[in-house]
Amino acid sequence: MTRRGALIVFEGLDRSGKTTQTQKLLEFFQKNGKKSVIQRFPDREEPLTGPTIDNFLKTATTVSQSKEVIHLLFSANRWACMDRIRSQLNEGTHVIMDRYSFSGIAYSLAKGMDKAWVCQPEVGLLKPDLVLFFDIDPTVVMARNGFGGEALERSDFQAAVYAKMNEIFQKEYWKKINAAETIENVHEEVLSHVNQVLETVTAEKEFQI
Ligand code: T5A
Ligand code: NA
Repeated sequence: MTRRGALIVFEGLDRSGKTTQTQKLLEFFQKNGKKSVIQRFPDREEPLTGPTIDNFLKTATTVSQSKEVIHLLFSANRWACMDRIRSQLNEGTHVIMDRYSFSGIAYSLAKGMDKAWVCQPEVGLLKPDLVLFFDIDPTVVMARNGFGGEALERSDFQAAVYAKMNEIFQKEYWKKINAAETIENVHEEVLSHVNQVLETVTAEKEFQI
């Protein structure tokens, strides 16, 4: 029987280095002959919700939208991809996720929303085998190249998201990564956690936060 792939999630603030590192992990797996894919959330290519989310992220400073609707759109975006991701995992492909439910929850909590309410739409999504939290001081990421291009990239808001991510960081499958290190050192730290978890991958579980 094919051993299922691992579901590895990268979480953290805007510009904390997630996309850089998901790409490096993909290259590592490919070099070692392991089938693997990157799944970004929000998935702006997802036909039902992707274009609306993309538009929100590019324009939210000028248009006022319902926090509830935005929250549910991001969650629906994940649900719309679940069957495909489940199939990929079951056929033995590692799925590397660039953000997931924890961004959905932390960004909405930072807007002052109720915790039970924001967690509910995530219940039943696939449970990750590993969540790598890219821990970095919000003031450091704000100085990085490209910060500030999108609606949620404001310093006060990023500080609030950072506080909320730390608050929900409590499950045994969360690991902190020192994201202020060099790209190569961060990659090494990522690999050390990934290699440990690959040994322990078992059947998929329902999402629980
Ligand atoms: N959102 C998302 C919600 O509100 N709800 C949700 O449910 C979800 C899923 C879009 C926004 O949507 C919000 C969160 C976001 O605000 P996105 O499209 O994923 O999310 O955009 P970001 O995650 O913000 O992607 P970024 O590209 O901005 O950040 P990354 O991927 O963390 O950072 P990366 O790798 O692109 O690197 C940023 C810069 O830093 C450099 C890179 O070269 C690059 O220039 N860099 C480093 N510099 C120094 N040292 C290192 N170790 C470095 N690593 C990278
Ligand atoms: Na990114």
